[in-house]
Amino acid sequence: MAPRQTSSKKIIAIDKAKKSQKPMKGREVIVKSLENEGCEVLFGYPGGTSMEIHQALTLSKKIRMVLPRHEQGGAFAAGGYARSTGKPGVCMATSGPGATNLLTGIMDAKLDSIPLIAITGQVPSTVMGSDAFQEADVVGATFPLVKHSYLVQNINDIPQIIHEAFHIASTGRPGPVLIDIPKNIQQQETIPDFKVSLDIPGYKPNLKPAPQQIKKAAHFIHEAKRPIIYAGGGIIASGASEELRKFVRKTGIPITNTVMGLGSYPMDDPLSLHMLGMHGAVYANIAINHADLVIALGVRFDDRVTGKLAEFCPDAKFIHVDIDPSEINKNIAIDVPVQGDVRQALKMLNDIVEPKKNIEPWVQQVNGWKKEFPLSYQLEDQAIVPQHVITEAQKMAEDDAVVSVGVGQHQMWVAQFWRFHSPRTFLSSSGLGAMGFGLPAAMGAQVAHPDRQVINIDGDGSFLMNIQELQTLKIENIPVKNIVLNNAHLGMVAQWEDRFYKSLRGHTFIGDADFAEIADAFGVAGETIRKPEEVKPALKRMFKHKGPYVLDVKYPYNDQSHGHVIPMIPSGHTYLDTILDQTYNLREYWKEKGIEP
Ligand SMILES: Cc1ncc(C[n+]2csc(CCOP(=O)(O)OP(=O)(O)O)c2C)c(N)n1
Repeated sequence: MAPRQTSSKKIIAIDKAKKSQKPMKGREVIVKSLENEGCEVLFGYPGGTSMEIHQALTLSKKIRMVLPRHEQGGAFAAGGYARSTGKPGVCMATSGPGATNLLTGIMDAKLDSIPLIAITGQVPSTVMGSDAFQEADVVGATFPLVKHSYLVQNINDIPQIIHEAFHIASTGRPGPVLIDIPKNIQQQETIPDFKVSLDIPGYKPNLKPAPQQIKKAAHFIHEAKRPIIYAGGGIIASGASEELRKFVRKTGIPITNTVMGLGSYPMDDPLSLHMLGMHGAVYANIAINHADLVIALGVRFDDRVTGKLAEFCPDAKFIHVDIDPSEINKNIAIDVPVQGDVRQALKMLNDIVEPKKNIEPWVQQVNGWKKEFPLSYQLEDQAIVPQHVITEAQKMAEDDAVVSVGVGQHQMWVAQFWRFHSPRTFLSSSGLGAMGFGLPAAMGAQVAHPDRQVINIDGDGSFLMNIQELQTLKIENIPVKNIVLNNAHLGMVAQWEDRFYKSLRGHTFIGDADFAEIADAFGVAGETIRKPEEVKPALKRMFKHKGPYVLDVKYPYNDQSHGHVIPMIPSGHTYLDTILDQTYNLREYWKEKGIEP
């Protein structure tokens, strides 16, 4: 950064002001700077090189310190806080193993564009580079995982660095920022100057879309006969849900969401085609592949959405609005690139776009597909069906409940069957797909929203990966409700074994734990159920309970298609290869009916 110019008069004034102040330790400067940025909660696990900061945190009246029971839990909790509020989540760990335990949470925030501040203690700068006890080059290790990182080398830089970190994490395309602080700097004293400025060379994200591109986009929209909106996490990150609703209301164009975009548009609206992609709705995938115009808003053409890229949307032109210029033309050649904030772009579009009068036949066709290929499941007499648990839970849950998930079949069933209608209500490790996310993410969201219902719908494998956070729920009295869909298997991998490896089990049976008993050992209330008729009363008891809760839902892993997440487009294939059930894929189904794709 260029040195700041200070006049001699100003220097005398600053010196005078400094003389009247008391010196502060680095650790206090860190906490005060965090308070100045509006940090209200920090998820931190102490150790030799971060305990100084914990000492200072005990004196803070503004920051709640939540002690996770594993640093990964802390990083995911900070992510859950950020996902549910839009504000940067803050986590902290000691050097070495504490810092490396944060890595998965940092990467998760990077792939899903979540604002996260990760603070790590570092060995004293005097011994850095000597393989000192618990020394890890965390700046180096996280280099490809972060949006930006800092190694603090001077105590007087702390306020400026923390200010910049919050700014970088939460502006432009949000992401994780690491601040590594050697212990000796936390212990030094200075008379701090908390005046900060924002002049970061090379970082000036452009928010304003070019008006001529917006005009061009509007022209393409007016001309299109089979348009579709494909909206993702960018809508939620930029707070564009209202503008998106206006845009859909005004144009009448059908809309489908990515996993990250769920909640950006009400899924019970007739124009919602729900989720698209590998486990998305058949009608969403058919519709986008028959579109003549794809209006891509805050998405990144992820391979789980496109399948075989060369055959994705063969007849479509593309408008792509994204804050990150490197996303545009990355996977797909774009006809109308619009770089800028998607909320501003939609606002500008809403001013000039006209109601579409020529798409009635298209909307009718889309509705036909919606009727023909509904998302559905079969109930069973003897066994609990997980999709049914999800549907029943939503019926009983509060309207503004926040739902988090682990990774696997249960995650996709929640995405398919929970009807989200508000942004920041669905928390899913989507890009990284990190098991162990659900419980700590819910914990972070619940700390942010103490009066709302927060529900973690987890798989047994995923729940086990950060199960220690049950103790945090208990000790901190964080009333997260956990529904563990317990099939004693790593279900999603078993599903792939059934489909592509002749059901040979390659270490995907994990055993049947009793999660209610485990919860009890942590002092958390819980219940185990096995029979279909137990589902509703057990859910009722869970929602009535005031504190944290674990509902262990045992159901058999089922290797028939009704036990699989269906529909499914096998990786690298097109929508025509969608597995519809045990017998058919879409290509065969249409062939039999004499329908040309
Ligand atoms: C940390 C991590 N390790 C491995 C995987 C690979 N993986 C994806 S889904 C899955 C199975 C998840 O099992 P469970 O949580 O029980 O959920 P289910 O699929 O049974 O609903 C695995 C092992 C992963 N996504 N994350």
